[in-house]
Parts: sequence; structure tokens; C-alpha cells
Amino acid sequence: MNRFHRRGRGLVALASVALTLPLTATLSPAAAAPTPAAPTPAAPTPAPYALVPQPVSQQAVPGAGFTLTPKTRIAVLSKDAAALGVGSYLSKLLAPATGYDLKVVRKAKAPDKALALNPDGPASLGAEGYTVSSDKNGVVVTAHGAQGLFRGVQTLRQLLPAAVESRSKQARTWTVAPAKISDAPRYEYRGVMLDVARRFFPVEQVKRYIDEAAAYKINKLHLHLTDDQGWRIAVDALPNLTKVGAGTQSGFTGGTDWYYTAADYKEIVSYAASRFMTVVPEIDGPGHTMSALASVPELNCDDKAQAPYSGFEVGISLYCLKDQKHKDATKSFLQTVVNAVAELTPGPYVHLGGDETPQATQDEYDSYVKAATDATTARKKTAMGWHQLGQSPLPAGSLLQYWGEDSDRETIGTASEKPGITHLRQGVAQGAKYIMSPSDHAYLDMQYDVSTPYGLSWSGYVPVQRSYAWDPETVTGKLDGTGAIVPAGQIAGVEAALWADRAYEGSNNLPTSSTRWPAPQEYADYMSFPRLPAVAEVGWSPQSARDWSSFRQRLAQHGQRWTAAGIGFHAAPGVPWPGTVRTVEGEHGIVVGNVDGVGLENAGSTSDGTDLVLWAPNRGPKQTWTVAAQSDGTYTMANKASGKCAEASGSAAGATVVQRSCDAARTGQRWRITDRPNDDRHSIASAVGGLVLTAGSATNGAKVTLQSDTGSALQTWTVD
Ligand code: TNX
Repeated sequence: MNRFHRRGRGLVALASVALTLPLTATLSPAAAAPTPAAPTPAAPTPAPYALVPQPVSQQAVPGAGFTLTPKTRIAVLSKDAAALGVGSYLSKLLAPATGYDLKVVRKAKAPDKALALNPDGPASLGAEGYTVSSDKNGVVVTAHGAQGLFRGVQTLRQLLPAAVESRSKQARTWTVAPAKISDAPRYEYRGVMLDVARRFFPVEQVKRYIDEAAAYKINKLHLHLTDDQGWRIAVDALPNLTKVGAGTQSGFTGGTDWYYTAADYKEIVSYAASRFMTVVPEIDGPGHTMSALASVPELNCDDKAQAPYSGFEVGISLYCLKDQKHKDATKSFLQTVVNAVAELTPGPYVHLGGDETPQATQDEYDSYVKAATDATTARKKTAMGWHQLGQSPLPAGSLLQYWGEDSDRETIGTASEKPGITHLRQGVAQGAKYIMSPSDHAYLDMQYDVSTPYGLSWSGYVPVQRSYAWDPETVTGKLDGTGAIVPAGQIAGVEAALWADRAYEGSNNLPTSSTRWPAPQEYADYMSFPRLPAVAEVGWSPQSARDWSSFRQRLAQHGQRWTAAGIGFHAAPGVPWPGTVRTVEGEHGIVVGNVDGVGLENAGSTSDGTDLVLWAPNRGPKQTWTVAAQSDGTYTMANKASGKCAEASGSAAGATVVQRSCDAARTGQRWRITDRPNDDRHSIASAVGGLVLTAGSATNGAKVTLQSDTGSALQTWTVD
């Protein structure tokens, strides 16, 4: 289903709620009784250092680490200019926090007590692989070329204290932890997309985001340069595109400089290149084109320019492809635009969009794809596009981007297979390669949970665990992980996508008060951290090295790096951020499983004795509970809508849980709320008898009862 059918949908589909429960538990959404605990897998070996992405292998080295001094040299063991460039990048990276101006020198072999960068390592390291070896005598990063050195430097950076990310001088010692690391990426393509069309990001903010993403070894920056709400790249031959088409953003009109000049774009490209990141420009079409239709009259069937658009809707525009005259006009427009963009772009890709075109006939869609891909291959560029492009004939070597979700996967192999799945099959059959951006894992504009101020939730809430716990090799298969439509050999990588339709606080109605619009970088930081590092690890680390319980611990350490760097991240529940003391006292939603599980509510009743139920989370008064500590260490839980307390109706297995006027003398109203190991969830046990609060299932209307603790996902609760 295209997501515009679901605009404004307030709640998460229950199917996706059930599926966000922990993957380690065997959970059937329809199960009436708790599922027995799955056998506990052997605990992964704890990683010595909090590195993200997790490297292929790392060992702590006994003894002290290497302490930097103002005299430490960065020794580059090569004459290669790019390798020397990585040396000066490292020097500049360390300067603000350390206050040191480390000299970069060329040396034939690694000197003692230096940070040595060797780009002449074995070819077996590949373009991005590297090793880091550090002990008290110094550090050596080895790679086969400058790019691998750069990736290794990002790891080296994480072996230093978090304060190294500070933009101001910190008085302290700087020791690189002693380690032996050997690493290489799982996928070559590891991208992030910025939607600069709906919300314009000035050049400085794009550069800042490049740095933030490069720290997690992201190597592609996909710029969504055009959409209904704005055209952001100057094309000399078509000055109206920026004179008219760049004057709007989603929620704003009247702009004069909301676009990148050729010089701006080149500056972004070269800044990205200095971080070994390739810019992927997207010119979306044949839909998402109102800004072009407002600027170039002959792209419209009546040859009249449309009014510029600054609203919130999608699926509202289409190039005119009804007759030969307009097909020709669109073709020559695309040639002009693709030429201009290809000219400015050293990277191999031009992304041609292709998403959300409900009004296009097959002939119209095909004719767009033919014109756009011809223009691209004529410039010797690789045609990219959203997965819908698979429905049309494609040039060899095309790269498509899958953005489907669980509700699409559910239909695989059924009579009602979703069009997205069919398009995927068609693209795979043509030999296209894929990058994976499943919207319910990798869309950074999805809200984390019901309390996220910005963003959408048409693909469900995407808490950090959901952006982490997926595998590109199974994400185009059935929900049980079998039957992947895109075979492993056709997967090029992953991409996180930060759309900006709702880069403001509030609902579908665009706010009129400017106070409800964060600066683009503030929106980007909050929505991307911690989820961008999660997707980065999906793309970089071997699947066998990935594990949520390890990731959440490592992520918690990275929170300190982001704080030092001034990144306003979302301190997501489920991650043990140091320094955040979580108390269960106060007003909470109480949800089963993850933060977007079904929530405990009083079924809208105010009467004594009503059974409590579970419902899709909305965090209204019926689902809000005041948790209050009692002198015996237990808690009472009072419902905000009714004022009544949760009470066990008995002490035997199967007893339901009801609400009743709060009364401290009734022991059935006392609950022991305990932390569970390895996640941020709780067990909630009745003080009478000790049986635990258990959801009958993860579906609307399910009852809660007391059962003995089996460790089932239906017995784990997030007190938000
Ligand atoms: C879908 S999925 C879009 C964008 C929106 C985004 C919002 C896809 C390729 N297109 O137009 O910005 O949802 O979440």
C-alpha cells in the first residue's frame, strides 16, 4: 500500500505492534497464553570497547594505552596525497578537544610513540578494510588506500575518551585504548538520505550532517533534491526551477535562496569526498514534481504552470506524459536536468525517484523511466530509483531502493500480493541490485514512539531496537524470514532515509507558529541519533557480530560522545544511557514488550471490578498510570482516567487484573516492579503470591492475568 492512503493514521497497525516484540522470544500474536521462553542463546562475548559499528574482530591488548602529548606526530607512511589528507583530517579532528596541533609528517616506517597511518597494507583488506593496533608505544592504522585509513581513523577516534568529541578544549589526558582490531564492511553501499526538498538544509548544516554520518562509516549521501515542495539545485538552462520552484518548502513560502547553486553543490560534493562519502543526487519523477510543474509550463498538459506548493500532501503531481508532444517536452527537460546534475556529480549515480505515482498509467510511467534512464546512461551514470522502477524496462546495472514494510511482506506469495512486492520481483528478474531502506526500520522520519514531537508513523513507530534488529538478507522475505525476493547476491547495501515532510511539532496541519519548527539540524540530530548508527551497523558489521543487547550497551557510551559534540539526540528508552536515573515513580504508559507494544488500559470504564485490557498505544488518560512507591518497596498503579488502582483479582494463576478504588490496605493493589537484565523492560509481580502480570496476547482487547514467570515477551513491560 502506498503510504498516502494512510496519512494521518494515528495508531500503529496491530500486526506491526506484535512484530516489534523482541526477536529472541517466540511470540505468536494470537496466542492466548504466554509462550514458553525460548532457550537462552549463549551470551555473546562482551566487546572490550564500545565501538559502533561493531568491527569484525577486536581484542583488548593487556597493558596501558597510548597517551597523546602535544608533541605526538601523525606519521603517514606514504607519499600518497589522499593518505596525507587523512593525516591532516585526523589532526584537525583531535585539535578542538585536546588543544593540540599535532603535526603530520611523512615517514618510511612507523616511528615509536606516534599515530601512524599506513595506506600500503595488503590488497586483501579491500577498499575500506583496515586494522588498528594500539598499545603504550603508539598506534598504527593499516589499510589498502586512503579510504580504508579514513574508516580506521573513525575507529581510532572511538578508542579515545568521549570528551574528544567536544568542540572546546578539555583539560585531561588523552589515551588511546590498547587494542587489536581488524575490520571490513559487510556492504559497499551504506547511505543516508536527506530530504532537503521538503525542508531546506543550508550548506553548513549538510556538512555537519556529513561529519556526523561519516563517524559511523556511512559512505553515501543521497540528497533528495526535488519534490513537490521545492526544487533545490540550480540548472543554468532552466533558471525558473530555482526562481519559482525553490521559493517554497513544506510550510514555508517566499524563499529566495532555498537551493544550492552549482558552487554550493560542488562544495557539498567536495566536503563529502574529503570524508570518503559519495553524493547521490535525486531528481524525483514522474510524481513528486509540483516544483517543476510550477516552473516549466510545457511539463503540464495544458501548458500552464501550476501554483507553487508548500503543503503537506503527497501523490498530487505528475509530469504530463499523455501525448507525444508532452512526452518529448518531458524527455528534453530530463535531459537538460540530468546533464546538469551529472556534470556536477563525480559519483557514479543519478537517482531518478519513481515513487508514489498513483495517477500514472503504465505507459506514462514506462515513458518516464525510459526518458530518465536514457538521459542517465548517456552520461555514463548508473540509474538509481525507488523500487517501483522495477516495473519498467531498466538499463543493465541499475540500482533500486526498497522501502517496503512488514505489511507488504505479509502478502508475499498470496493472491493479494502488494504492488511493491511485484515490482521487486520484476526488478530482481532484470538483474537490478538493491539497497535496503525498509520504512519500518530505516526511515528516520518515523516517530520513535507516541511521544516523539516530530515525524510520521504511517509505517508504525520505529524505536531504536527496530532500526537495529533486521537483516537485509531477510527483509524482502516473508515475516518468518524465509523466501527473500532479493537474493543475497543482488544486495548492494542499506540506506537510512530522513524525510522531512513533518519536520515540525504537531499533526498534519502545518503549524503557523515558527516556534514549532526546529532548525533542520536539530530535527536531523533528534531523528537520526541513535537510529542512524543502528542502520550504519546493519550495513557494516557481519550479521553474526550483531546483537541488540551488546548494541544497546555500546550505544549508551556513544550518548556521551554526542553530548560532547552537541548532537541533540533522543535518549531512547531501552538504552542504559549513563547518568540517566530512571525511576518508575510518576505518570507512565505501561506497554507490553517494546515501547510501541500494546498498552495497559482500563477499557474506558470507571467502575470497580472492570478487567484491565490491552490496546494499541495512544497514551491517553485511559492508558496513563500513576506509579507510586509504597513503604514496603512495592508500587501502586492508579489509572489517570478513572483514578482507580490496578488490583489482582486473586493470587492463583489465571486471576485477572481489575481496577478498584485505591486502598492501601488491599495487598492485591501492590506490585513489585523489577528491572530485567539486558533491556530496559520490567517484570511486574503481584505482591500477593508473586505471579507476574501477563498479557493474553498483543492484540486489542486482550486481558491481563497473573501467571508464573516464564520470561515470555508477554510478561515484559516497558514503563515509559
Ligand atoms: C514516503 S517511500 C515517501 C516520501 C515521504 C515519506 C514520508 C518514498 C519513496 N516516498 O515522499 O517523504 O514517505 O515518510
